[in-house]
Amino acid sequence: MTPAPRRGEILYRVGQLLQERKEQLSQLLTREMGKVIAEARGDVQEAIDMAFYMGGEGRRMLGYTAPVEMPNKFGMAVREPVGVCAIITPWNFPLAVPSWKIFPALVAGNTLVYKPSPETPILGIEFVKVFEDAGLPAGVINVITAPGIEVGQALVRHPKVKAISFTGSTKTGTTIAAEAGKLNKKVSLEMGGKNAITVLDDANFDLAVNAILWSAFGTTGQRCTACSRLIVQKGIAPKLKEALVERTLKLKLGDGLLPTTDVGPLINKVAQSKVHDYVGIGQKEGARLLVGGKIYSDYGKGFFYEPTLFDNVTPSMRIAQEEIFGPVLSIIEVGSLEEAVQVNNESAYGLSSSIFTENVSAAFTAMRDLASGIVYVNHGTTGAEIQFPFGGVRGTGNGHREAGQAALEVFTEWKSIYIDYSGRLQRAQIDTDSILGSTS
Ligand code: UN1
Repeated sequence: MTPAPRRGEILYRVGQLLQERKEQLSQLLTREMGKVIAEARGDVQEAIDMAFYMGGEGRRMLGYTAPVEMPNKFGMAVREPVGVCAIITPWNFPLAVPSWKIFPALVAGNTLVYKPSPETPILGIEFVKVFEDAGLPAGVINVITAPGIEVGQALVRHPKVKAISFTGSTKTGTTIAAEAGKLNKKVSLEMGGKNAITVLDDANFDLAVNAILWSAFGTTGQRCTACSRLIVQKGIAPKLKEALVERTLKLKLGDGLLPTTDVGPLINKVAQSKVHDYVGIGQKEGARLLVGGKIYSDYGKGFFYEPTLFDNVTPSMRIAQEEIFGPVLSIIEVGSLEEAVQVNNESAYGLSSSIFTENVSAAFTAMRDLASGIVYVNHGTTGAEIQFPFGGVRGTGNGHREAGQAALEVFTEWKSIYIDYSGRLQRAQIDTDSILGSTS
């Protein structure tokens, strides 16, 4: 098997090629899935960062030794590859998310079958070409583009596939987990969020406004980390709502390739209808539409939707509980930090939470009490960096994390090795000298 440092070097070359092709891949990314060009570049950049980070694991991949109980005995734990991995990814981050899975899988010594989203097959293939050009031996990475669930199901069920890493909908993720559970396979799931930003009365106002708009309407709200609930303390609420409405109305929808565009289209017609249905649901539930709420057709083509703000939202409304995956922000007013934390945590998901406050006690309380895999202070809910674990609690995941050191967990098995060089039988946990009834 190719030694891990050599595997890491291939990932460095992948990183370099991605850098060289960054603009070309970014343009393709915008054309294939619609996010604005600055964000497409960010998507590619995240894959570049991950390539170099995981390339470094080729010379790290830390196991450990620990003291053992007996003299002249040595113990260590090392990581080994699991075998063939199935990588199933969504369209919203067609390079970043696959890179979180593919790079650790490869540096750990696995081979893999990669199934990109049927919405972004071209990027899937272009990504795999980068590995080929970087000198990855044939057969180590394999790509299948296909619609529907059949291919995914075949991958999950195949006896040679030992681990599955999936990002996508809760419905598909839990189906995969059930199948994989029956077959005793490792499975890592990332299934979205209903992320909230809390703004306390003492927050840095302009910073909070900018962060809310970016987190809620960046990527047209189509991030697992997007902010779809704004929990605002009553004192600052009127001013904040006014500023958000004013700024939302100024957002420019259109072609993501134009640098002047703020918000691109949704991925497809189904997504557009889903967002519009939720707007209807919100209105029926008694929320007040402050701005947006309509399909945007001025551009002529593309599945655009007006960035939308609701207020008078209560925590139990469907628009405050269900993942909409579009540019819809629900504003919930609260009296205190305690209430904000409670509203934040009463969600089926638990990916990313954020708080804006200048008060250090409130910030530390929030860091401790906000129950999600990621917490931000004075920063929106999006923009996780690849050197830290990414994932969430409750319905967001199944206990695994991507990126950071944690990424290696699903793609490796631990092997504990004991070497006894005493030349005599030493028995762990046994406190008598007799061996199987006789005396030694
Ligand atoms: C996703 O939406 O699935 O933290 C990934 C962020 C990005 C990744 C989002 N770095 O918003």
